[in-house]
Amino acid sequence: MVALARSRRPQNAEERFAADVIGGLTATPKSLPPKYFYDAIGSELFERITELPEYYPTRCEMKILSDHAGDIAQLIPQGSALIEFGSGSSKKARIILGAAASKLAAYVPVDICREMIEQEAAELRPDFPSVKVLPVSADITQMFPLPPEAKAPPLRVGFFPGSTIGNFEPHEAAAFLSTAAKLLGARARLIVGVDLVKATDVLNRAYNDKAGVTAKFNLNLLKRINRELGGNFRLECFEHHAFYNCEQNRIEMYLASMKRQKVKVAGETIDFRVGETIHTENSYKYSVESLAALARGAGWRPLAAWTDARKYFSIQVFERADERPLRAAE
Ligand code: AVJ
Repeated sequence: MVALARSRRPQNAEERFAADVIGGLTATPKSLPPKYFYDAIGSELFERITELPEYYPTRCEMKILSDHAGDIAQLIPQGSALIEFGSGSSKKARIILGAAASKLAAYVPVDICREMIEQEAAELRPDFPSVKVLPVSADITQMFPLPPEAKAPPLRVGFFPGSTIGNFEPHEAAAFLSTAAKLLGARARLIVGVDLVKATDVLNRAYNDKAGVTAKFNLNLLKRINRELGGNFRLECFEHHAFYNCEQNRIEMYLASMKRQKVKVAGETIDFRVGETIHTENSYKYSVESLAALARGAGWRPLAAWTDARKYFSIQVFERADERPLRAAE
């Protein structure tokens, strides 16, 4: 089935994965989409990353959310549905639910990892009995339908934490913000968590942890390809590389081939030169202003923004700019 990867349009998740992998590995330079990191093992490894001493984003974001939970709750209109894009473990949504449960009719965690969200939904329900928890398993980079019960409340609030927006190219981030504006509807609000530009050494350490968990997370992509697409990558022949590119404001992550080798994937043979890399992730860093500019261009108006004491991370709240403020000569 996967051998059809190149011959026609992919029909389901497995064929799309095969087509994306073959497309990426036969391109020059080679690349793989970072969304495929998150199988069950990858999602667990990412949870471990969030606990590493070097990986500051999650702790900073949790601190900002806790410190400003009351402020955030005030910006959530009564009876809203909270839609979280790329929810993972839902532990950030718990902070918002804790402060705004009485205002929220529904919570809709959307994630590519089905095992993860079903499990988390089951754990959330008893803690927030008044909120309907409606998990959706979808790829947030594609348009997806909201459950009818999430469309019933008068208003929707999007939640896009974790600096997941940093995985998109800036033009893709703008497209995502436009799609979110459409999906969430009139007068929607959007809460975005985004990692900020900072000293290069802090960034480099966050993606090159001493315990090697980030390397394991990166290499797990090859393990997943081996298992799901009949690949024969030898993990010991590839190496994790990550560094901050300060011209492009992004962390770049690669898997480098340590020798000349051939690898089979989904019936295709892929050649690697010594040192040849697979680009597996970009993680863009923004300023409060640069993200606000991107959001403005996508139909959102900034309402509030908070950072931690070191200004490492930010939480920014926007409102859909459908009712334009009155202007003098129009
Ligand atoms: C989940 C995309 C925010 O870019 O920091 C962590 C993923 N990659 N370590 C990030 C990641 C390597 C993470 N995001």
